[in-house]
Amino acid sequence: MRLSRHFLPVLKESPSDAQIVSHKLMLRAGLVRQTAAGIYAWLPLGQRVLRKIADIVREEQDRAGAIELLMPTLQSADLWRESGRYDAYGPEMLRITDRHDREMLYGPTNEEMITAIFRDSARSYRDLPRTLYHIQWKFRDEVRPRFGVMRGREFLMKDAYSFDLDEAGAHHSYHRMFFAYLNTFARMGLRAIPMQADTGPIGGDLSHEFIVLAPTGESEVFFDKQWEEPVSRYVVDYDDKDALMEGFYNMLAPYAATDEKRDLPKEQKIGGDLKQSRGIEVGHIFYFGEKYSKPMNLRVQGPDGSEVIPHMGSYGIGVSRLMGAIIEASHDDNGIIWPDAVAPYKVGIINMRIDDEACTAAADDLYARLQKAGVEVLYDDRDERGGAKFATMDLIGIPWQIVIGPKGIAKGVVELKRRKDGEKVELSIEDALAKVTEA
Ligand code: 5CA
Repeated sequence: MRLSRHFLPVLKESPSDAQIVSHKLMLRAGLVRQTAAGIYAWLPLGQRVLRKIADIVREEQDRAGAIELLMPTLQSADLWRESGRYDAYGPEMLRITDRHDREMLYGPTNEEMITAIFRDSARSYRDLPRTLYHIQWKFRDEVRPRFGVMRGREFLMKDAYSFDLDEAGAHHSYHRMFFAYLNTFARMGLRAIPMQADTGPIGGDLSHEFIVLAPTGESEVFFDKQWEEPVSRYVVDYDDKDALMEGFYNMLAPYAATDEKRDLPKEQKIGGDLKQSRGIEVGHIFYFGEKYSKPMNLRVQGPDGSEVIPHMGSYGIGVSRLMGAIIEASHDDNGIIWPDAVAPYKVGIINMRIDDEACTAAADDLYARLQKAGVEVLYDDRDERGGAKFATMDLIGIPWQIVIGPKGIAKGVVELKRRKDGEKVELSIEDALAKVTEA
């Protein structure tokens, strides 16, 4: 994409209404604009990153055996009366009336709807186990929307729902999602620590939050220092029940907990291996057995012909919140440092002198060849000073930047810069092309 034809409204000044660095940078880099309290429009650059985050979430859900569908944002109140949650949910639920005076709501989550959908077609134990998920907008009328997309009112969530024949099966589904989550966050360069958690309005008795450490996070957390080691992916066989369970128990530092549920053994003191920090909740998983299946009358025929009430769990990831969390974890004074996996463009080309024929010919040619090679490239061909172009590329966090200037071109070289560490090398155009294409 040529920057001269793009819609990329970057701001020079830090907006005064933003308190935390990710919110400031999201506004400055032209990723989002607030349209009402806690509601955001995703500008072209933000939309690209959001899609990449969602794609990683989707790939890891699919890998763990979950099946994608798409449910609507609007739901009927009657559905929520079946589970008994309609009155209990409170003012966070946005309630709407249609022209026929029917009570509707903008979904804050989908336990009721998925239970009704599954109930309509599941008949026997052969229809289990299943985990279904979607990636869809949610609305929660938060009292205090803040920190930009971190705590919005409208936000994008991946929510998955598992149906199993019994508790042991449901635990297996839970363990699958547990590892799928660790792998999802690792692919985004995030170390997310799983912590025992309260279940809140979702209910149930087994629950973990996934917390990314950040000084600006909303929760106070305690964790073993092993969790500070660099991120890694977990090679797991999602179908191997016993291995997954063993991995799950080995992994959990028993005293990792959020402040609401501080079940720390007395001998564990802050200092030593136990650390205290703040963190951002990017995911939350729940096992709640028959909490929805029983009142909503979901029944299947078991292997012995008897009626079985399926055991359920639900599993959420804050897809839009993740963008804020990634920026909190990866930025410097000049702007965002996107991990390659979620960067809006992989390569940026800076043409230092658009009025110089040799520079422009070389930049146009490199741009065409990168596009042909299928590399996502942003070409700064604007009539601007070099300094402004460098600042924009760094602000919006493009991982690889190729600078083309008259002196270099006279010698047949360009400069390749890595955003992550600022490392610069002079290379021939051929070598620069090969390097970014391989990376
Ligand atoms: N039904 C369950 C799991 S599908 C559920 O709703 N869980 S949740 O309430 O914990 O939300 C799942 C994830 O959505 C959270 O971990 C968080 O990352 C994200 N989330 C929740 N509220 C907001 C919000 N107001 N703004 C942005 N993200 C949010």
